[in-house]
Amino acid sequence: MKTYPKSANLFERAKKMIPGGVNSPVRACRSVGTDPLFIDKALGSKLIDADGNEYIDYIGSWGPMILGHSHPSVISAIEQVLKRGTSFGAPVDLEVELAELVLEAVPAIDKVRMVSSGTEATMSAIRVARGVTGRNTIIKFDGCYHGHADSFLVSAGSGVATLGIAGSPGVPESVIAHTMSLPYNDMETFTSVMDKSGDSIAAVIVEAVAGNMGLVPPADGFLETLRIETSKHGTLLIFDEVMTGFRVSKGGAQGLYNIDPDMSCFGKIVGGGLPVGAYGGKEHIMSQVAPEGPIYQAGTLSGNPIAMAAGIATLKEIGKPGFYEALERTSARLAKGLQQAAVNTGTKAVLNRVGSMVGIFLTDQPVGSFDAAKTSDLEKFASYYRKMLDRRIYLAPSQFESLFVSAAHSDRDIDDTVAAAESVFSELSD
Ligand code: KE4
Repeated sequence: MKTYPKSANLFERAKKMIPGGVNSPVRACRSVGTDPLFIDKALGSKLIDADGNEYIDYIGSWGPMILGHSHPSVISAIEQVLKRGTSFGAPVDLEVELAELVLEAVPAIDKVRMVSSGTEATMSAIRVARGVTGRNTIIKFDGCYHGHADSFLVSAGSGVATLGIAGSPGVPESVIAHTMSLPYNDMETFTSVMDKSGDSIAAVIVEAVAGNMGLVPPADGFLETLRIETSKHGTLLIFDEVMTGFRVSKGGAQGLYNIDPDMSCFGKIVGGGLPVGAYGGKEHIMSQVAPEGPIYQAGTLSGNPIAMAAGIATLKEIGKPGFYEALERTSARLAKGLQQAAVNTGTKAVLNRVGSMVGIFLTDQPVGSFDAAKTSDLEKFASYYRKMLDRRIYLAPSQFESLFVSAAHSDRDIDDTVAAAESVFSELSD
């Protein structure tokens, strides 16, 4: 097992002052039995840790780095704005420009509000939906993660699933009483719940492509069913596109599957790696948001000029001809190569992919739900993670996360990753 002395020293210091030594739980790598590496810098598809080791990065800051790290357009956009200052607490031209780029990419949105994280976006969208409908209950789906607002911490995916916490201490029962969590891709259960209670449901919020239980695509007809049933009952359909937005297509999952949600939430890519979230929707809904309407939501650093500049530069790059076609080709090569590596070594592994989001489950059954995802061999996944890290492949430290391919990943990166996986799988199968 390789050693990482500088990361180890930093981690010891961090643990004295920061809970678990990290500023977000999943980064602690607890479910894969290692200590986290501290990253010194990143360029393109590579990360370099505090000890100078270089890795091929498939986390991409958990989604934002679709261009690859330190893209010249993003860096120069940030440098240009820095000359003007860092934060004004007042409207700035860059907010208008990013809003225009979001509305152009996502036709279902008439108006958008910038915030500073995906959690702020989804939390605000739920409040708006409750305010507009006058209803309290929301529906989410098992294995989907929508950030850490109280209403969502019910059998969530991502860190909560990895930590095995169904909900979390500190979340009042009175709040959770208004959240129903149903099986993802289970159209029958959803339809029967809507038949019974639809008229009292404020909103259904969904990851149209689930990326927080590992990668689970929507079953045929699932998203259409959500749209039909919510329309029937005056329930708002909210697409949480924090991960899928500008990722699975320029128009996100709603563009890929041609669904017209009432509201959409964004994060990650929309800020190009800086703290930006956004929520938007139809005019009659968003006009209810303060100060235009009565539903309150605010933020000191919302629309921060530097963050806006990074988002604008990123959305301009992904808007260039051929961007997604090239990303699709690289992502398909990775998924195909990993699948072949599993076959060559007799490893039980299921590969799911939507665009440049890839999920590998160490199980022998199709994975179309959170329950199916949980049949994966978590112990084996932890070994796979550690051995891939030893081979300088930097994966998400949890079975319940997705891999992200960027425009910076080269054919050589993919070939090296597949070769590493085949070598790890054969070691694990011995
Ligand atoms: P943030 O508050 O972390 O910016 O966004 C919350 C969020 C909302 N919706 C979806 C679909 C998300 O995937 C996320 C955050 N994703 C996780 C990774 N699975 C962030 C990583 C972390 O928690 O450190």
